[in-house]
Amino acid sequence: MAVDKEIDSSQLTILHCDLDAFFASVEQLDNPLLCGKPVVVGGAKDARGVVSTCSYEAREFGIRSAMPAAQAYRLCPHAIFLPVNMSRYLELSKQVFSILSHYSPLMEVLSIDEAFLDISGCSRLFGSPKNIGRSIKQQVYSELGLKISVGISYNKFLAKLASDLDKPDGLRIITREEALALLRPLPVSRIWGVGNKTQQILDKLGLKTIGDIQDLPPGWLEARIGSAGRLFWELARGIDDRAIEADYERKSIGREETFPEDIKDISYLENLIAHFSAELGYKLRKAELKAATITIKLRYSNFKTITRRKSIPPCNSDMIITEQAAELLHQSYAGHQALRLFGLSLSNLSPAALPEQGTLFASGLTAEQTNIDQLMDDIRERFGPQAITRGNLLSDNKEQ
Ligand code: TTP
Ligand code: MG
Repeated sequence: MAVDKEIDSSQLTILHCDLDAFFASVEQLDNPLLCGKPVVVGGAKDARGVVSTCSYEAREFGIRSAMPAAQAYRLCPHAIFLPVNMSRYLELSKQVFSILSHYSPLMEVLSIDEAFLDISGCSRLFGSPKNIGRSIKQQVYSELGLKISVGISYNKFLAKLASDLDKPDGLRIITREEALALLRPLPVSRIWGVGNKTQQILDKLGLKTIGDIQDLPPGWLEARIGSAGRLFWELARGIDDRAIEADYERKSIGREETFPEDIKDISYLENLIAHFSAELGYKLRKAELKAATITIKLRYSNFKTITRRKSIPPCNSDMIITEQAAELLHQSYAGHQALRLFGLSLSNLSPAALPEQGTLFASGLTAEQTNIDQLMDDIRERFGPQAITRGNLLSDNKEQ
């Protein structure tokens, strides 16, 4: 589109992707004889199952997701009915998300075939928002053979709506300037979160289009249907302040061990910390993440459990995690009471910056320590995760 130059790209920070007719497209990909034909994935045509999804060719006959399979059969007797092959769809879903995550580490997966990306700050690497959308579509199609629709806007609701408006194989932008007018004629069911039930409630209030909601005075809908009313009124006006909740932000990784017999041996715990740190550090580096919070968990023989945590500059070095966790242990445990369990977890995860010399040294890590981590990772890659752990970091050092 020639309008590219006129769009203020700085506001278009949210991108939503959704694969087209996902399960059915995978079936067509795996069996090219099905291409161009009505394919229905879900319950067998003569059984009581429901349709999971169907190809766009089948949609021309009126078949839809969640429709009884028998009804789908009546609508299109010559459609090809296939069972759900979930492991295959999950395999491809993972590959799609892997491609998407290269465009922005701020990715929020919403379902098996859709995700948001926060693309603010990605233009230096990948060009304008529209170019990012184009590249994603091209890469998913050339590497996996699947079509994906992309929507781009200044918030989550409108990006999700945009990806749906141009389906299949869509690439649609909704700018701030056009949002209100674009939303106005759409049915209320297009508002994210308005399902069948809510639609009926809104219908009874005389609200059929998004425009009907736009014209309400503030507080009117909230007074009638509660806090959701406020959200729907805002969405109708193109207001949605919800941030992308990147998957890594919600995650933590950890290891814990219940001892065969209760222990009080601090050097044993130090060794355990070194083993756990090596394992967790490896996981972080594989996922290209760093952790900024370290938590240890102590469960005493009477089952009383305490956790102690500390913040650290984001890191994924075995050595630093070991040292920090050991410090926490020394602050919170003097070896008086027997323990039945010890755990170590890392949270507050964020993407690992590309290793620039400056930041490495600023984080207190020497080049040698970084190289050791990398060397150990290489060995684990070749011989498996159990091949090596730097188990003697603490107790052996003390004996030297
Ligand atoms: P959707 O993205 O909703 O549907 P879709 O990808 O098949 O088609 P579209 O082009 O409109 O995006 O859902 C993704 C997959 O989730 C879909 O392929 C099958 C599954 N699914 C169900 O199993 N049951 C359902 O009711 C829906 C809506 C989806
Ligand atoms: Mg889809």
